[in-house]
Amino acid sequence: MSETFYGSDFDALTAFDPDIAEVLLGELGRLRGGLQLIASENFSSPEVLTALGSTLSNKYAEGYPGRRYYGGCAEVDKAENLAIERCTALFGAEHANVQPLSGASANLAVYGAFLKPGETILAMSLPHGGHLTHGTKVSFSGKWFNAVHYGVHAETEDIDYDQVASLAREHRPKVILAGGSAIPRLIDFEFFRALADEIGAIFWVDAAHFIGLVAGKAIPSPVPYADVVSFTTHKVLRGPRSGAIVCTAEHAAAIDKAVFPMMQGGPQMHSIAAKAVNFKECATPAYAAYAAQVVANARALAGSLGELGIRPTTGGTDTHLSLHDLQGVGVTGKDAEARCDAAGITLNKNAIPYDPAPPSVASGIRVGTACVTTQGMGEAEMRTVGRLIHEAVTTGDADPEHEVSRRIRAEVTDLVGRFPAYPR
Ligand code: DSN
Repeated sequence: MSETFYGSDFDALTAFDPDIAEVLLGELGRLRGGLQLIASENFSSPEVLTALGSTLSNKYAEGYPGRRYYGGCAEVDKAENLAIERCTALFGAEHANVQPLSGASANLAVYGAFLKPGETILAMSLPHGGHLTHGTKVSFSGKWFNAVHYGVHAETEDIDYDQVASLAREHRPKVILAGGSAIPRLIDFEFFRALADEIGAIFWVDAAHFIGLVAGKAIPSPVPYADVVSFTTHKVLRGPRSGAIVCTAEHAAAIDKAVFPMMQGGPQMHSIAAKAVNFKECATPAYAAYAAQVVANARALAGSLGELGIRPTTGGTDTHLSLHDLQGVGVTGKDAEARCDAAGITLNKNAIPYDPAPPSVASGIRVGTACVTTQGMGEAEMRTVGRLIHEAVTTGDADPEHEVSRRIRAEVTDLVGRFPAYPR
């Protein structure tokens, strides 16, 4: 540890609290020891983790740089200004707010900026790939706002743009929202912009899942089309667990007031510093190459599973994730998740469009390639991963001691040993 930096002192933690030190090591061991295919996770860099584990965590700094409600903010102001400058440059945005604590709190602020309770939003339904905060009844978004939902077309399994247009014309929502947590295909931002203009709505994109691919220029950006784009910083983007919002200059004041003081108190300055580090990482050629490889790997993994009879919805993917229908192999999402877990493969069960099973069981799995690509795996390895998932799903068992679980786990151990996460 550098003599001048006071944080991330693992030896001191181990001496004081060996129980928690053991948890931290155990989680690192879990990350290193298995295949991490949750589409919303990644391995942020030691540099990002260092900023997170710093004394900036101590500082209260309500307000914005140069306009704080506490003294002593000179250093954290520098961090927030750097994060804002790097974020706007990275996305070509007119304004950035880097204070949201998470994707859900970024979304809460967007509601606060543009909608009053009871007003209408048009968004993608959760069972078709949307998100809890896009107007589901169990979330503030569905309790406080009138959410109208569009879905995917039964045949293409891609967004039903005709339905979006007819619902928009019928309900005249104040805000139209695009984005979600299980959308494998590109979204037609130009279509949404034109529709929003036609009915005089705000066009909001929740880019949490794919913003990293936008940062790496692997897919088109929503920023030139949307009034506001909210996102998380820890998925493909590979930053700290947090959120952010970019918007046009016209909406800058409304967004800033909605983040603070409407929805949040003190910003987490250690996390903002870590976001600044992450935005700098994302501007490098190495990150652009990473983002392109994430997509190539997702296509290879979706293709491999499809060839083995685990069908990708929409026929494949353009992004970092694919959604797979298990009905052809006669296994539920719940069982598939448990069997993969026992074999050292971490993924999640997921509803597929028009799923006959309840969400707690589900007929699908969702897989993403952000983590394995960070480990340096390529398309050849994705074919191996596809084979291992197929074996675990169709012949495996939820018992980690089962012979099939052990055999697949041995192959997983060999594979991740050749592409270590957080190399020693
Ligand atoms: N929980 C995240 C995901 O897995 O997609 C979304 O919030």
